[in-house]
Amino acid sequence: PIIESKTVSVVSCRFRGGQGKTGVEDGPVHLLEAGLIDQVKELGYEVRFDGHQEFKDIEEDFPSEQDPDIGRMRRPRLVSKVCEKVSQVVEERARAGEIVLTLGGDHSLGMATIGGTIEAHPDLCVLWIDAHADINTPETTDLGWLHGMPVSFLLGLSQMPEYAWTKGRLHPSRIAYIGLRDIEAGEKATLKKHGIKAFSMHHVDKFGITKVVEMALDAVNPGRDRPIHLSFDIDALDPSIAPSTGTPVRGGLTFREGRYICEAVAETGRLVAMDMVEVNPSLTDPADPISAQRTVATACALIRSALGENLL
Ligand code: 5AB
Ligand code: MN
Ligand code: MN
Ligand code: MN
Repeated sequence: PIIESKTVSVVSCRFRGGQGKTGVEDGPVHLLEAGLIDQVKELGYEVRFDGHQEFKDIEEDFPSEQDPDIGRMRRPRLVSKVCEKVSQVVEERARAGEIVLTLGGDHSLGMATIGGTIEAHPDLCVLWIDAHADINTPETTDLGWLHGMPVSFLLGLSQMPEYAWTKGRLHPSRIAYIGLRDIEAGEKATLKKHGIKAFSMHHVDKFGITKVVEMALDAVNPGRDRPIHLSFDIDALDPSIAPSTGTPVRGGLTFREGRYICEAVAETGRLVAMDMVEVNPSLTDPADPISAQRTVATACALIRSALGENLL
């Protein structure tokens, strides 16, 4: 088999508290309505989906007035509590040997999904596909939203009592980026300081996507034997292909480049978890009535690729 596990566990997280725009919580609903579960079954997998994750109690416990900023961080307690819950769900399913497919929701969830997966697979490596590095710390963040900070918590660079559950277990040598093109100065310094492998769109243009994926895997997974977590922010793709997202940046990956990354991961046979985040169907271009549909269809195609579609 291309991938060892035959069960894909869908963890739907209708969560938007890590950023400021309404609608990203509807991403999972649209992916499911587009037929994602049947598409995954069509590839030969069992699918486990027992409804959307419930965050109502947490949202009631931490309305904005009970969740004041910590330094610059916005909605810090809400994000922490939701992510702690999601990480437990992801860990449990990863321990059961299932491929965990988390649908977001915003990318603050990355601290939950990777934090959970690494408990089950300690030798985990991560490919983070994004226009952004999401490695701000509470000190370096400008806007204060947690969807720009999950990697700093995963690496243990950000620590505070409200986030005591985060273990910072991911070693900087075990994460590589592809698709970057909007990185802040503080983030750049952090990447440098920790020697983190990061392939920007410049590198994609220079070397081609085949070589870039090979170099990224060589860095984090030289023997191709480590389990892989693929964290895919839809804004890695060019806005012409995936326009419905909260922080689009021009000059992104093409549809094929995006799918190639996923196919190359599938080819290793080591995918254990994938995130598909930042799909916001409410952000549509009035001049382009099918922008949301195109974004959702693209997200589904990326997921199918990572699960082995098009590999013969
Ligand atoms: B996304 C920015 N670096 O920290 C920040 O979409 C953007 O999960 C973050 O990649 C983008 O706010 C977060 C300016
Ligand atoms: Mn992004
Ligand atoms: Mn992101
Ligand atoms: Mn974004």
